[in-house]
Amino acid sequence: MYVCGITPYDATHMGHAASYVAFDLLNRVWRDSGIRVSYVQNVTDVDDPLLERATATGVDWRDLAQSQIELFQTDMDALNVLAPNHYIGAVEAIPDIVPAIERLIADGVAYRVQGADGEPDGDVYYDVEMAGKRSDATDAWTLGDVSGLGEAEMLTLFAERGGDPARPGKRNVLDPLLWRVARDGEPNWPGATLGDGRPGWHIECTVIAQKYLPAPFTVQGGGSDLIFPHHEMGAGHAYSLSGVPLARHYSHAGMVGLDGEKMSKSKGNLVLVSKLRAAGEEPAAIRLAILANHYRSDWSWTDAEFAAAKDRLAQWREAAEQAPAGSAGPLVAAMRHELANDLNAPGAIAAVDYWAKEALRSGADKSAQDTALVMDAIDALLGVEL
Ligand code: 5CA
Ligand code: ZN
Repeated sequence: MYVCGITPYDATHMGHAASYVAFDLLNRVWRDSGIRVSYVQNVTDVDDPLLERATATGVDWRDLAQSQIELFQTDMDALNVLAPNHYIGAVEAIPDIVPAIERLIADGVAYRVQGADGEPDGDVYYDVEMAGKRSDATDAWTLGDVSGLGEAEMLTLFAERGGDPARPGKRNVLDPLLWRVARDGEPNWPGATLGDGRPGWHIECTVIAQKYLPAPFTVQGGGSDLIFPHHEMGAGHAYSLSGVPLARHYSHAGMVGLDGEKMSKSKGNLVLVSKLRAAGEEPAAIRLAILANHYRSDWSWTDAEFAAAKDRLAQWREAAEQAPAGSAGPLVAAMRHELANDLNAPGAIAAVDYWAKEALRSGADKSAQDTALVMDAIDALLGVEL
């Protein structure tokens, strides 16, 4: 599994957290069913938003990235998100990215663009049209295969999500950047025949995933804002480089808002995990509030639902102390059944709710063994520690 990591220019908000909790759930369900999981995640530790924020706040971009990566990892630890086996930065992947881009140029699916208006020559773009024509194999990639979007929608999203449709000299407005040659005041790295510069966004994830995972691997994950262009283009790059698909499945978590509005760094309406923790809120309650929403649905963080999650956690704890003898086995089976159905965490939570009500009501014989099993299962499957 490859899950797209953060761009570390600001603290982890509830939307980020929800996407990592979603794929942590998948990791846990796979492990519970005996599957060995290799989990890789990147960190986009050099990119425009990071450099812009660093300049705006007068901080060295490396210090900004380092501090936000540490905060992210502390947040993930607190939320009981199992760590990836490989956590790889864009910067450390540059020596692998450069030869990949050189190959794409040599194969005729990438090209250099001349600079206009004082811009330097040599930025490299991926030729989406040429790449799509390259193979007639049934699993070949053509633009739109991952996202299922039409051209008009692609254009809108490309412009909104880091693309540069208006860049003069591109063959197709949707061609994404592979290599940005050095500019004054921007960090750059040796690019061999590409010239010094820094990598584009999609090729970063492609090359890291291909290096650390088999091809194709099982799931590439991220929030639904990564469907296009990021996962679409990454799938294209990978196919052009290897002749096999990058991932068997592209899976996306819904977008999280605050009180009905999209949560985003630019809007400033962020609920930060670190802030809630600093205010003394329990990470297990935050995780339970996230899991009360199906991972694919879009939802909003609200104080009312967070309060409900805290009540629920308290009730589960009370019930766990008086787990009726013989009640744990059926509960574990019910949780597994719900999670096997496209990770239906709300269904698994409802199963625990039902069990807890019965436990608190029944007055049946308590069993320490059932208490231990219920606590283990809720921890292992849902990542919630009672
Ligand atoms: N570094 C890239 C991925 S390679 C990136 O998108 N970074 S990010 O910091 O912007 O986002 C990290 C993850 O959080 C991505 O999977 C993104 O889809 C997800 N995400 C961002 N905002 C939200 C939101 N409001 N709701 C749910 N998930 C979100
Ligand atoms: Zn990514």
